[in-house]
Amino acid sequence: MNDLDQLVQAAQADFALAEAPADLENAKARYLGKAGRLTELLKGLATLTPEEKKTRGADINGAKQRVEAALNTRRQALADAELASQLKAESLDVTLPGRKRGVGSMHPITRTMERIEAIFGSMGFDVADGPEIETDWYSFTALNNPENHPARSMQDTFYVDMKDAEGRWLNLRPHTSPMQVRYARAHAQKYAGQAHMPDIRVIVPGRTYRVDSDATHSPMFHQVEGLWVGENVSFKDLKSMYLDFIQAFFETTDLKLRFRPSYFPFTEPSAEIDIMFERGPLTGRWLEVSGSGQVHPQVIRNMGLDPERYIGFAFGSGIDRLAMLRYGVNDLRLYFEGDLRFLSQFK
Ligand code: 2U9
Repeated sequence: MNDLDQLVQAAQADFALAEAPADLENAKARYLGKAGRLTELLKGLATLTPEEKKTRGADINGAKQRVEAALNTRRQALADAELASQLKAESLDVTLPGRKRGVGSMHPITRTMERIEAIFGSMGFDVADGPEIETDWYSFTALNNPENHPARSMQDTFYVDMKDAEGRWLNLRPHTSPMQVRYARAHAQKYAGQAHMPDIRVIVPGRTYRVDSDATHSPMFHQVEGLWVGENVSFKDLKSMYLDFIQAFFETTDLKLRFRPSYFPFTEPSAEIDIMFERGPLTGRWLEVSGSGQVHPQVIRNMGLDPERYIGFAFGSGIDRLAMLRYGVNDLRLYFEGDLRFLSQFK
């Protein structure tokens, strides 16, 4: 093996040892660079005769081509290895399912509220909504609450650090009754002076606020109150209407309903409404679902109507409580904690 063969072998061995492109470039410089071994040999041609130059020059160029070929082979090998490692690192299993984008669902309280609105809508009730920050008059006085009534106290009601036109503190409405009064006053005004006023038939579902918090009470909760006032609306209308509602809501006629005498400043007589399921997990015990009563004459007056001519009833139910009964939820706080493990059951 002559000196050129040894040089080519040395270069091949050198290139094979290069683990990265930078190492390979350094090895290339040792042979093909300005100070490389092959470049030195080519410089040595100057001392030869023309005849010797021809032969030696051809041999050196042959060796140079073999070194360049080895260099390119190693370059390609390193590039392939780099690509292989990248592909391995970024390997994507295209058979994996796509990343799902979570699909939301309606909150159980919203579903319950819409269900209640649909049932009362089918019975000809209007659905109204109103301000959650209320004046003292609409929250308490218009509803025949005496000035010293405990419901007005800050132990029961949240107050806002602002006053209304009468200089009374604004409050977070403790029930949706104020909107019933607003609705009735607007209705009475609209038909004032006309021979006949269409009955007031309205429900007001919405957020209400009370100073209370435990497994069955939340400072913010949801109520639906109903009002039916006309020239001839009596307790029998309340009972038949509420029985129709509650049977549709729980999708069963296998339940009993009873009125239990009670007291509210805004209704007289007043009654709690209880139901008892004839079958199912809740059978056997009376469950309070609503308060109700014949609208107090003073409240009829506060609506701008004559209590000698107009009579009617009202009721108020906790939407969260109805949802708890319907879905079998035993802690009200679950509705408001945003835990998807709980909420995703209502998809
Ligand atoms: C007007 C006149 C009367 C609404 C009524 C109740 C009885 C009642 C509670 C039950 C559970 C609220 O969600 S709860 O805590 N409500 O017991 N509400 S009668 O009476 C009215 C409303 C508006 C103008």
